[in-house]
Amino acid sequence: MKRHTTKKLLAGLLSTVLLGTSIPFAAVTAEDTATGNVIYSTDFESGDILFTGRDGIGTLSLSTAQAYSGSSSLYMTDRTKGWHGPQLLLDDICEPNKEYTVSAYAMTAWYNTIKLSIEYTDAAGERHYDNLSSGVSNGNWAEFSNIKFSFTDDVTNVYIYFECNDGADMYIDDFTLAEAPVIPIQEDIASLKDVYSGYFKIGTAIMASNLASPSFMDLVEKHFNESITFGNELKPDYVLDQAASQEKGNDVNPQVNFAQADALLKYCAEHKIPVRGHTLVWHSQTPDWFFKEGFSDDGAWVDKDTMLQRMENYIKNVMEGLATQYPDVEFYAWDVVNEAWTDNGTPREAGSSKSEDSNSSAWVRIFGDNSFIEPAFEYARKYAPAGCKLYYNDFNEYMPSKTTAIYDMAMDLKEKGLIDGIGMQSHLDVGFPTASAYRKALDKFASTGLDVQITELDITTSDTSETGLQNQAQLYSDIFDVYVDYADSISAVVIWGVTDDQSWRASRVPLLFDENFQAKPAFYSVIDDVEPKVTTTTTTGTTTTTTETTTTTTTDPDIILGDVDLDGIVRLNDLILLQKYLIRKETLNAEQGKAADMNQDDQINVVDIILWERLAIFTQNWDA
Ligand code: 9MR
Repeated sequence: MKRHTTKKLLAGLLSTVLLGTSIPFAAVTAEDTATGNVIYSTDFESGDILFTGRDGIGTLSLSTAQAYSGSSSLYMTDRTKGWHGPQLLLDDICEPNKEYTVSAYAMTAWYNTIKLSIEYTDAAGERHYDNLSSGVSNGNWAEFSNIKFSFTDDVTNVYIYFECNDGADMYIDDFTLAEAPVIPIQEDIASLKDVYSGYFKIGTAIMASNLASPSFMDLVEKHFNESITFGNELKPDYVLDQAASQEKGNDVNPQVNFAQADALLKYCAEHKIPVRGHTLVWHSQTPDWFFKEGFSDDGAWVDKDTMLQRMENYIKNVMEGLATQYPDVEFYAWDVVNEAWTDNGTPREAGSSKSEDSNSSAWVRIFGDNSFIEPAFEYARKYAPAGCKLYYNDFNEYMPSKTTAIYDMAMDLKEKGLIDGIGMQSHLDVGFPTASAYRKALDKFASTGLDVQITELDITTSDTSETGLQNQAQLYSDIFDVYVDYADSISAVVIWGVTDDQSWRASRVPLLFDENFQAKPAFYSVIDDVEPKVTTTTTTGTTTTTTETTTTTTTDPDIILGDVDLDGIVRLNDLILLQKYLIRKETLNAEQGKAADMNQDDQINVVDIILWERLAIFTQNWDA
């Protein structure tokens, strides 16, 4: 069980150790966060303007009417649409697969949201636009500070650009493009997945752009490499190929390609990380043409029979395409249907996936209700690789009517042998829901006898002060307590991202690591007080027994783990010796080192102190 009884004592121990050593929990200094090598910088005081208007539209000049620094800035006028704006071509300035930052100030005279985005053209000639950050201006300068981006080597015409809601004139000043500084991750903190080893897998969601950040990927490997979900790259709008569908889809066979998921798929194959497929049937991020005659943007909506054929072929093409093109990637789970129920426990409104009515569903438009869910699971069952578990996935799953709707649907699908589990997305906020409301929903889902996965956990806080981050840490800790209580029903806990700045809810810092790759209070609260559990498999004759125990031995049978002074008893003296070693007041010989290395990772650090505490308490071996 995750327990809290030792928290005060641990805090004391940690501060003792921290005062004496700089090994763990090193704070990131201002120098670390500083801009890396500058590639291009301009204060728009004079000289050539390298920016151009997007698609050749708009007029650019240097203006003294406004300036963030000096006496002039870049001025763009003659905009008539939101997407018109100043752009800078990066192809000859930046290298692919490398991380950069951009900083700048932008202003409009009246209230406007200014967006900083990146555009690129893929190998098939399709243009893509990814928003990187946004700021609000109302006659003042909106700041864009060290916004990260990268692009892969299979794209061209890469532009960084600014845009804003209407045809307003726009000013830009103090623009700097730099290589992202490489800040090492903390090697001396416990690994999240190791702390929960024996309870459930720990995973995360990553996007292709994250692959260019070595520190980001180091965090993935250290803490989360038991399950990876792709943030976007396996969603229908990334996978569906409209041109190929029109050309050879015969109106019922949607064509797919995995170009945008390719880099992530190769990463997971190479690092042998199991993948949660996300997602097959969803009202969102699924283009309307998928539901229209001729796979055409302006075709009529197709009938139910056609859509059933399209659904089957889509699922078949995705499953078979992945299996043949990426045979080394293990898809251990798929979200077959995503977000089909409203918070009131009813199907969504019939509609379209277009952003103006993004809550409505083209699936419901064609089927009239949620009767598309069952065939989706039937087809997924038919084509999924052996051993791959199938999930229904949703958010706000703790809203009572929604809990009931999901429960009823899951029980029905379970009876038919079509579903393996329920995915609780778990996009939470410090203000809502409480851990006990959340526990209720988990309890109900666990009572189905199906597996439960926590698929997209993040917890936002609008208060980013120290107190706000402590409150966030508390809810994270409470929620993980619930997971530990239900560990028998939960096979994986997936956090929706790694560092705050890369989150879909970046401004409300919802994750366990900050933008400098450093662990936040939430991280420490989650690893604190977890009783270590190991699963051992013993084979006697033909019988295999799997047991879960707390860990008490080292790899060397003569050494008692925690008995740092090697006197045969684990007691407070051992902890004191371990502390003194860390503040460099004592030395340890090789055998003592083995006994002190509580997590057997060949390093002695503050994590071993935490584990020593747990061992002493949980094995009642405390002989003070
Ligand atoms: O994290 C994803 C973000 O990058 C996309 O912009 C967004 C668009 O819908 O989707 C996010 O992921 C969603 C997930 O697929 C389903 N549950 C809600 C997630 C957050 O919106």
